[in-house]
Amino acid sequence: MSVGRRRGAQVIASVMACLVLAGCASGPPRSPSGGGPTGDRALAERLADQSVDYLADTLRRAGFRVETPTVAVSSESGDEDEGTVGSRTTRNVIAQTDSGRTDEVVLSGAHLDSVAEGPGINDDGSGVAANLEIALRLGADAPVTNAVRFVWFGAEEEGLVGSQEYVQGLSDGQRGDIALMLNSDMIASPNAGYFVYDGDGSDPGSTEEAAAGSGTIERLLVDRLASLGVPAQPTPFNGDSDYSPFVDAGIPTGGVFTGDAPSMTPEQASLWGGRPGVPFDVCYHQACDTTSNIDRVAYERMLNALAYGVGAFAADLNGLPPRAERS
Ligand code: DTR
Ligand code: ZN
Ligand code: ZN
Repeated sequence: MSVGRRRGAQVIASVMACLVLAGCASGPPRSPSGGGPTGDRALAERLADQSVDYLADTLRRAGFRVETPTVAVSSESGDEDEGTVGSRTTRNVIAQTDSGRTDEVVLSGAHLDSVAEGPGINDDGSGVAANLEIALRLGADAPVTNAVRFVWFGAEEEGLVGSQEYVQGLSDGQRGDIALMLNSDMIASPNAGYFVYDGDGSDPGSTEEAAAGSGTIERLLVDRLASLGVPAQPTPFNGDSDYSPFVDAGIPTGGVFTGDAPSMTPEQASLWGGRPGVPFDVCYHQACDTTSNIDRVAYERMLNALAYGVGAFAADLNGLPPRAERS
């Protein structure tokens, strides 16, 4: 195993251990204050806070300036008997290189929350780890042409809350400064498919029309996977992940995905060497989405493609619409 591989494994292991074991934040666990959430909800909020703090500390130690803006999440309260509507908050984590043009930003995103049913290691600990690994390898002062912004969104599972708030909170000018968005949501499914988001609109399942330039992102990621010996298939833009607010905002968008609950077809199994008739992720949104629910080969391939995408677009827009052509 190379040093790079070993370090990659350490990063994914530490993020995942952090997410699963809640052992990543310093200091004693905080107990809920009077009138605050209790039981499972309090624990979930503490875990979420610790994940945010772990990411922010790790990125700050690597030299990044980090923001963790608070986002309001409205939801049914735990008090189901009364059927009241409660609200809570989550935090996005945002870190950007000090280097590169800040009006041609490459944004790489993943979601930091999981469903309540399980620890969410494939969904989306895998994307969280990939985003962190790429940030740490790139570094805060990387010699890039275009700045790279890494974002970990909160409350994706509750309706893309963190990403929607993030995009809505940008001014027109700030939105125009984002040259593209790359999304990593589920990139280590145990019966992995190799999907690249449908930037060119060729997939009949796409219900959202991706901005001009998204086809360029798709091609670059497909070509990179092909260079690793992996034939990719398109996956539609259909509002299912944090890419959606970016697509809606007309920002070129792309990313990779290894599949969730649907089963792999026999054709896909012979293409990728998986198990036909078995879900891509048999533990999708379940308690068994643990550190055992990871295909490390798939993770490394998808991480490779994403890292290549970030690096390529940070070096050169590769034909994506330049700032002057974006509103
Ligand atoms: N909504 C995601 C899972 C998901 C479903 N379809 C796609 C397509 C592309 C990325 C992710 C997904 C979740 O449960 O977080
Ligand atoms: Zn999910
Ligand atoms: Zn997800």
